Amino acid sequence: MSAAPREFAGLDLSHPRLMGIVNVTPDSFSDGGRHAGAAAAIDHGLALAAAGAAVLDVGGESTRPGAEPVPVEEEVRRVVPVVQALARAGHCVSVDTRRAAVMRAAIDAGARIVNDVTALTGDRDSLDVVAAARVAVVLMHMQGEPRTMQAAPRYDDVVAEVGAYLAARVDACRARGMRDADLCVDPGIGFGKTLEHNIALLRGLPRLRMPGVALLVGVSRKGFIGTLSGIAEPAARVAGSLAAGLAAIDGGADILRVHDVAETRQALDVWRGIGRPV
Ligand code: HH2
Repeated sequence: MSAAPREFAGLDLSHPRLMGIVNVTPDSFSDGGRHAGAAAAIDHGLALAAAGAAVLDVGGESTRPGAEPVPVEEEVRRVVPVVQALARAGHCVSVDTRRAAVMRAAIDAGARIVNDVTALTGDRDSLDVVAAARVAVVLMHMQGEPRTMQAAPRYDDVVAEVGAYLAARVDACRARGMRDADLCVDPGIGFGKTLEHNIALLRGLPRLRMPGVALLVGVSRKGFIGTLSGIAEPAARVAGSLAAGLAAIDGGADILRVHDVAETRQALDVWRGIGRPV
C-alpha cells in the first residue's frame, strides 16, 4: 500500500475525515416550500458540522438507482442558497453534481470541492470549470447511469477495471494542471455494481489507493447493507453502515461520505482508541 496523502482540498488527512450528506429536499410548488427546503438543509448541514463532519456535501439531485434527472435550473436553485450559507458559516462545502452549470454556480457560492459521480465525464464543460476554478474534485466510478445502472452490471475484474478508470480520470485532471492534493478517487459503491462487486471493491480498496491522491468511500445506508442485513428501511441501516465504514477505513479510505456523522465519529474514535491504524 502507498503512503497516505497528507491533504485533500486543504484538509489534513493524517486521520480519517467525514463528509456529511446534505440533501436539499425536493421543494413544493410554492416559494415558501422552496425556502423551507433550503432552511432545513442549512440547519442539517450546521448540525452535521457540529457533530464532526469536515466536509458538507450538498446535493440537489438524487442519484439513487432508478432516479429521474432534475432540470438544471432547478438543481441550481436548490443547491446555491445552501452552499452559500454553509460556506459563509466557515465550513468546507462540496457540491454533489454532474452538471457544469451547477458546479460553476456552487463554486461562485463558495464550494471548495466538486463531487461528481461521473468523474467529470457527464458534462463536456465540467473539467474546464473545475480546472479553471482551481477547486478540488472527487472522481467517482459509475457503470452506466442512475436510471438503468443496476439492470445488469458486468465486469471481468471489477477492482482492476474501476482502478484503471479512476487512474485515467486522475491523469485527465493532472493534464489540466490540477494538483494531486486536490484530487480524490471513489469506487462508487452501488453505482452499477452487484452485491459481489461491492464486496470485491471494499475488500480491494488497498489496490485502489494511488500515491498522493485521497480515497473516499460512500457506503452509508446503501442497498448492499440492506441485502447483507435484511434491513429494508435505509434510515435503519446505521449499524450496518458503521460496520462497512470501518471496513473501508481498514482498507485505506481517507474520507467516508455518511448520513450519520455523530455515530460514525463515535465508531472512528473507538476504532482509533483501541489502536487500529487509522
Ligand atoms: N453516493 C451517493 C451520492 N453521491 N458521491 C460519492 N462521491 N460517492 C458516493 O458513494 C455517493 C455520492 C448516493 O446517492 P443517493 O442514493 O442519491 O443518496 P444520498 O445522497 O442520500 O447518499
